[in-house]
Amino acid sequence: MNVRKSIRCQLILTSLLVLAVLLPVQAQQDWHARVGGQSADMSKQAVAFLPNEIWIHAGDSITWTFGSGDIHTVTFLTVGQVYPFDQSNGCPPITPSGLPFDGSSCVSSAPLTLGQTYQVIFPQAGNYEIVCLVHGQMFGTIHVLDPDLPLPHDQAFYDDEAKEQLKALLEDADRHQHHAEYQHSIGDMFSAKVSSHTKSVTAGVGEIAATAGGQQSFSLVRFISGTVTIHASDTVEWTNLDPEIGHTITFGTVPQDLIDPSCSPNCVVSTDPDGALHATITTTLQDVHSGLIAALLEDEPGVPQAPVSPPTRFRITFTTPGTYPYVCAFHDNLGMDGTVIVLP
Ligand SMILES: [Cu+2]
Repeated sequence: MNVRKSIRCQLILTSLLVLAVLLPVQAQQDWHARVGGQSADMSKQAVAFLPNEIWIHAGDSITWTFGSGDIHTVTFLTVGQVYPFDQSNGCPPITPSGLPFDGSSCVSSAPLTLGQTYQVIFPQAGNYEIVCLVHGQMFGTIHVLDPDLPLPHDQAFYDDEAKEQLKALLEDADRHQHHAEYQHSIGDMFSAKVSSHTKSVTAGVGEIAATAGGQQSFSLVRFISGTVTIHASDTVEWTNLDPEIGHTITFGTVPQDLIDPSCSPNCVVSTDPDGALHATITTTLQDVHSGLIAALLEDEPGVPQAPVSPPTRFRITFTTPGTYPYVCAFHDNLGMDGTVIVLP
């Protein structure tokens, strides 16, 4: 009798436990969104959460699927937390997929790429900012409402919105390519004032757009007219016109340190009077790396005035005829490369 009673008690307890576990699960919904998108040749990158504003219920989760060869993170920082410098180490650290975020401690994926996923559960009502640690101007908002409040949109709406935002960002690309060519010719004009023997290459172009939920950007991840023919002792100047993404100009072996300039053997990267970095290449055997070349960052209220940094231009003077291939060390995988052909 006692044994039977105890088995019955156990059964009841188990059933209650199963119910307790099952009930909230049934009430929850797992929403889907995308992170980043690209054109077939990977030259055009949508640097965006797609969509970047979603309304869900407390207890729901969102699973993000990464859609580009360029890396991004899904990160939720706590209010007051400083945006971390090291993008590879999470918020830090990297937290596993499927954890809850209620605003009390941060969660962050690693930098992820095409096809990978990351899930966050939102147990508590509130408005939370989603950020990418790789791209400072890529962010959005997740509105978590009490379960008894109606939601404005369903999953199908967000699927359509994600597609539309992706298309809108990538279609800007065509306009940008013309714009870039125009900029390129203007660049040549300005460079001509510096030296009649300077050729300009645009190292990336981009534009930031806003929604009510945050910001998204489009980036053309290419050296525009990146193959240039010059004569010995001429200079090539690379300029980054992308407000969001930094690039490098790298000849030869890619160094460990991608952020700082380097040159070897028997050469240095110096700074011109206007702040541009400048190296002289005398042989095709030299490894020359620009370091991070990026458009200047905006000034922010409450943040001390920064020096004019990082460098926005990189110049190389070529003294010896030959063929000099180069890449962007960050975006080589997306096909960002070019060649300098030096004639006698
Ligand atoms: Cu790049």
